[in-house]
Amino acid sequence: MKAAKGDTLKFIKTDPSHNSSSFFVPKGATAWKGKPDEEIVVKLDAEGIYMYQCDPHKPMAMVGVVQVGKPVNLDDAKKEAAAYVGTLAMNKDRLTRYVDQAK
Ligand SMILES: [Cu+2]
Repeated sequence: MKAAKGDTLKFIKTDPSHNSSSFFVPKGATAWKGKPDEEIVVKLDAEGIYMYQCDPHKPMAMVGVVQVGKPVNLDDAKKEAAAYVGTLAMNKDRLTRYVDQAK
């Protein structure tokens, strides 16, 4: 998903028992950690790649990637994604596939 610097991202509940928790954000950006079933609004305050997960479903790679402006931290994001893959039980290629779409 792409967004512009200063945009807000709203996580809404469509299904119970999920949350959104960032695990990688650009330098100067604010990290977030929603509680299960909590609707949160996140301000994308720095340019670069953001990655987030649903904590209870991390092993199945319930993750998302947002590119804000230019992917200025792409090298670091690729490293983080590669390390993350080792923690997954299934859908192991999902995160790297998402990050590879950044340009
Ligand atoms: Cu979940």
